[in-house]
Amino acid sequence: MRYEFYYWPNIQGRGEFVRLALEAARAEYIDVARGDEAKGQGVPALLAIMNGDGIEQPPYAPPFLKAGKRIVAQTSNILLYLGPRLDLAPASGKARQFVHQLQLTMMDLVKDVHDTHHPISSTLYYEEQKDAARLAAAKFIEVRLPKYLGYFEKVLQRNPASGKWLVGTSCTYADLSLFQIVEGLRYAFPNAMAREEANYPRIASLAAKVRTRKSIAAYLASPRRIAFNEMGVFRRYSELDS
Ligand SMILES: N[C@@H](CCC(=O)N[C@@H](CS)C(=O)NCC(=O)O)C(=O)O
Repeated sequence: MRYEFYYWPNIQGRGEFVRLALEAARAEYIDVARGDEAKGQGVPALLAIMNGDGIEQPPYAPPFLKAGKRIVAQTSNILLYLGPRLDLAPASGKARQFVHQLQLTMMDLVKDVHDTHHPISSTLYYEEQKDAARLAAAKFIEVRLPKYLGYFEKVLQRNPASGKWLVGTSCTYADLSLFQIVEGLRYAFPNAMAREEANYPRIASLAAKVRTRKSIAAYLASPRRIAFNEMGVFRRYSELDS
């Protein structure tokens, strides 16, 4: 299967969780919106699907994935679809559902991170909501960040199979996503993370293990990996990092 992946071309954003799964499995895929408009790719190709012209089940927003004639949207839903196909999900239904549950929880965290710089509305510029952003970020760092990281640390600790991966004995897409979250938090909140991270040794070791997997290390060193920047979900604004 040659997948067509659709996401905004200049940011990691939510699309990065899908890119990491495709890359970890060395799946064959095209990152369509980063492709050549002259060849029918680029952002116009993404917008055409978003507009839903002639599409029976149109997506609301990127990321989305085209697999043959099928179009799958919503980050967690895309990973639910790809997981077993890329050998990044457990075999048992119960374990697979827990991986999905963890992914949904991570996407809640991502929304909380987004709301640190856009607490009022994503239709306003950051500069128009800076005061609210300071308060949102302070509360995120003080309350939400330790709550989420504490939860994932506990899941790792309670995994009877290994304690190294979130579920079972091998790496799933949820582990890849937790790696991405750690990377993003380190980028956006370097001071807060420098203080907090020592409390979550299992998460830190999981992130290090994902980072050094051959396929992931190759991807991270390649031009396919977009650098973090102030247009994505994880943004570095020093005034928001206590
Ligand atoms: N819950 C969705 C959120 C999708 C989403 O918010 N996509 C953003 C980019 S990360 C977007 O382009 N949204 C356009 C919009 O909401 O109008 C997911 O996880 O995929």
